[in-house]
Amino acid sequence: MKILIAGAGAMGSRFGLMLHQGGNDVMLVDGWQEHVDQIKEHGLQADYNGEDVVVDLPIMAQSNIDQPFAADLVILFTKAMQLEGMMQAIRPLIHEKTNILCLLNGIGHEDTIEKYVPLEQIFIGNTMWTAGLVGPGKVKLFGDGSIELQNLAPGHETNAKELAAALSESGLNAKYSENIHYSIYRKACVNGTMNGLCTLLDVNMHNFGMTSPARDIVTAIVAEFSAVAAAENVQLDVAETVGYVEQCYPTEKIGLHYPSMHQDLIKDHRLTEIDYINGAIVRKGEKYGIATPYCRFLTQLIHTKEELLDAK
Ligand code: NAD
Ligand code: AOT
Repeated sequence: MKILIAGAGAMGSRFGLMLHQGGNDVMLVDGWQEHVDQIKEHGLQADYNGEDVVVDLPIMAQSNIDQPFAADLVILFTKAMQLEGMMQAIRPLIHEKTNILCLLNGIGHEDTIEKYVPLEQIFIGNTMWTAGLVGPGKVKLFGDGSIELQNLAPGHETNAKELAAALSESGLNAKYSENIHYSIYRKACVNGTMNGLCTLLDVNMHNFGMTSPARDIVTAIVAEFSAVAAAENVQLDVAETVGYVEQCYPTEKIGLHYPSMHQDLIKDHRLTEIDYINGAIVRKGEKYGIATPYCRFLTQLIHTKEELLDAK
């Protein structure tokens, strides 16, 4: 399959590497020129489960889409605020049979994608894989993960199942979801708790989870997500979802992972996706008349930290 990875940072590099190793024809597109130059010159360098791996993957700069590549599948892996720009840039590579898969964290990205591609070609989902960028051209990848995805347009279930099967052939462990909006909200609860809190407290998920107030804080935030989700006919069980978040704590699972927001803000002084996670819950709460004080405070604190660190 010809697969375009649109946004080849930490996660895009992981997926590019695994899909290439699985025998697919992979092309990367990225907006960070230094990263693009490094990959062009030295290949993608990865610490892959403790082993040094170099993969020679073709890459185009987002500002200079200069090679023809008729993608069967586009996997979107920008940060949320970069999605619109990426959709505009890759337009020439999308044809009427190109499937578009969005696995970004956060809620409501389909509204952006629908502006560029018919609903029938769009698949949305979420992933429990993780990845870290060490520097331009270099990633660190460890642990296991999974993907859940579903078609947006009714009647395209078979395509979604085939897409999941094709990704699984490269070891990505993808499953078709009957209710992807539930899965997305449930994963958003992981990001809505772990990302902002671990960033502000400068800890990994294990260290946060071992503190005595952790359960109360997580429960309060999940309750806000659950109330907003219910207004959109998505039923989240608060206790079950808190348990799901807490599965992130053990070090033998992914407890040692620093959420991507921590990588962005604390390590690299970059702006965060908070407005697409907790901020999205605040906006939806306003729309539905639901109070979301924890999400509002967390969003404000992250924006405060962004300003203090002069994040760009
Ligand atoms: P990323 O920040 O690594 O990459 C996104 C884009 O930002 C890429 O184009 C990358 O080149 C660019 N970029 C990264 N560092 C930069 C720097 N220092 N200067 C300039 N540009 C830079 O993003 P990601 O972690 O791959 O996340 C992509 C999506 O997947 C997000 O929605 C994220 O929330 C989600 N996600 C991430 C993880 C994870 O473990 N990283 C896990 C699950 C989901
Ligand atoms: C994560 N991390 O989604 C992934 O870092 O943004 C992130 C992220 C899988 C399970 C738990 C956390």
